[in-house]
Amino acid sequence: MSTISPDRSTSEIKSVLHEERIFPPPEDFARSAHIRSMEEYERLYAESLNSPETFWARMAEKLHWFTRWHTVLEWNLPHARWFVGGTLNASYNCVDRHLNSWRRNKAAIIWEGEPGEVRTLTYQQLYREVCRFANVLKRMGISRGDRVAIYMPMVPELPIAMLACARIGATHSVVFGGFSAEALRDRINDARCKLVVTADGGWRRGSEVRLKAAVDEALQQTPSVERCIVVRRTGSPVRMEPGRDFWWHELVETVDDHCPPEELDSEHPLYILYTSGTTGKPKGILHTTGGYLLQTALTTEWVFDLRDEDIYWCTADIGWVTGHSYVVYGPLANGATVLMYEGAPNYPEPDRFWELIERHRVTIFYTAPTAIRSFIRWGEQWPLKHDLSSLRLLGSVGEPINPEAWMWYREVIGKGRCPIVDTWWQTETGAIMISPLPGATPTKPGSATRPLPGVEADIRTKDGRSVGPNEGGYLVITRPWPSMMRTIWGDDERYRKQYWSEIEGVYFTGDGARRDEDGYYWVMGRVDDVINVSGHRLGTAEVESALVSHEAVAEAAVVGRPDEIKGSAIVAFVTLEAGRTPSEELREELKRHVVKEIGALARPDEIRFTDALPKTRSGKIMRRLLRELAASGVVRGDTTTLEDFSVLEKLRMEEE
Ligand code: 6R9
Repeated sequence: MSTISPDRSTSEIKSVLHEERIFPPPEDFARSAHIRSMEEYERLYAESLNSPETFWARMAEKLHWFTRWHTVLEWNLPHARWFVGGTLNASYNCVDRHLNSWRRNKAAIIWEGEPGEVRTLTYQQLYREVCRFANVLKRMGISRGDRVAIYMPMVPELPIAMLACARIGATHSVVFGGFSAEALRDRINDARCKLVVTADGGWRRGSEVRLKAAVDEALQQTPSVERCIVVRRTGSPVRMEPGRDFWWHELVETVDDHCPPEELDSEHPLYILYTSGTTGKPKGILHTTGGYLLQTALTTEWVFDLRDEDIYWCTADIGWVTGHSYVVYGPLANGATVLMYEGAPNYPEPDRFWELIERHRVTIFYTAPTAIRSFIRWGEQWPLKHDLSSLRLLGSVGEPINPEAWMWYREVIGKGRCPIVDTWWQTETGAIMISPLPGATPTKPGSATRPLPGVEADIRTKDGRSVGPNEGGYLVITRPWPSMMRTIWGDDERYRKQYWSEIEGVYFTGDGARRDEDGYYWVMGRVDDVINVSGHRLGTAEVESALVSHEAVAEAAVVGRPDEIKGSAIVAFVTLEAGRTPSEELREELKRHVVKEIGALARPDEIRFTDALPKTRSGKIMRRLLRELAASGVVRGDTTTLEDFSVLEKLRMEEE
């Protein structure tokens, strides 16, 4: 099956954006950044493509290896092995390595809970916590290669649990705390996790998210899970099943403070992270140790121009890849001070983020366009109330940032002083691929600019032709890179098909883009049936499966509608089983049903009942027509393959 909808073609991938503004890198960055000029970038870039082995071998010196690799890359399309023969440990690189310098007493994590409490862990303290929890895991029977599910709020125990897994060679699978019990269950079963780490709950906008209750529900149908460890966070009562459930704080009291790191193969599986694709079943993206750690560490240093004095804040939840790579592994491998915040940006007031920046003197701030659009809507009086003069660099990730939001970010938050790095990458790429370098790259609002050293990108047509400047096409990566995903857990065939077969011989990103006359990339968004809701990927098929699993629903088609704040809103067209009649109650019930099946992030913004869905003669739902209908209420596109024209007529009338 093709992952591109049959009713979309490259000719549709057009950008209407014409952006003329250019902002040179600020002088202080150009003086002292890690990469200081376009000449230096071009030199590095050319070297990285001309002699990749020499380039990556030199870069790999950044990490601590127990045994040096003998071969930089073994590439057997679509399978890569990086730093073959090398052994290392990610937890050692993120923690132990900083203990034999002054950084031992440097803050690794400054955490603030939503209710306002603050905890700081120095690298020394982080070491102790990671070692203790690693010993707990061992005692619970977890060893090298076992999978551990982590379903937690944004509390320090979350990165501690991840690093403890990495320390003993267990593969973690973090499931975002906003996912439902059903979604958690499916992910646990897909990876056959032996243990779950969770918390009683977490705080979000003043209410408790009851995680342990969801775990209890999930664990009724997860035969592989033997034990569950629970962090006490909110203190609210939870059910503890004797023999299965244990309190974190009790277990860590009984173990040693030291735990030697396992010497792991460079290709040892570090983690699985589930992401949405074009089918209803989320894909377990597998990342391994050496290449992933190297490229996340390197890009953190380059893109954020990280320095020892920085207070670095990436606002992403660790349940998403941005949190894995740029809250945990990248910054900690660099010995950075990471700020971590548990709750919502508008609690108790819409200035919580600005208050955090002021109180902790944050210097680097990395967030998502959807958040920026919310800040704009809430009004600039909120950031203006605070002293944001500590900021020196701003980042954006998750979806295309519109030039208006970019300019607001630059002027209102950055006061025209701070460079903006718009970073394009994916769960699958592991690390940032296309981004400005703040001391080198002149930026254009809305463009992620140029590929980083080591990354070879292109814009191609479906048949593999490289297109000219400003022509739309598919964004592809044309050679392997160290932090690339290695496979889809348990489904290598799908890996080959979805990523390496759409366009012969290259990595297919699923994004449409164009490249301008300066070689700058303008990413327009997904070309497949994946929608980007508030910077989070959702497969339309996942939402459809959830809807169809409700007894009243016969068929469902889900599309995205452009939305000012969320990027895309979710619109579902639903046909009902015979005998069921549309009603407001049913509409609400279906929304609740989707939330129960997937989580609140998938709640449809709109449900439209209809008698039939527009289909091609071969029976495929014509989502393109539904997208047009959802967006503008009219259909202008080609309808010649439509099987029954009256369906469209009816849909249009139902609209009015
Ligand atoms: C890191 C992350 C990946 C998809 C990606 C693209 C969109 C991410 C972007 C961007 C334009 C940017 N995306 N960053 N689009 N400009 N700077 O978000 O991973 O959740 O896997 O989503 O997000 O469509 O394909 P993930």
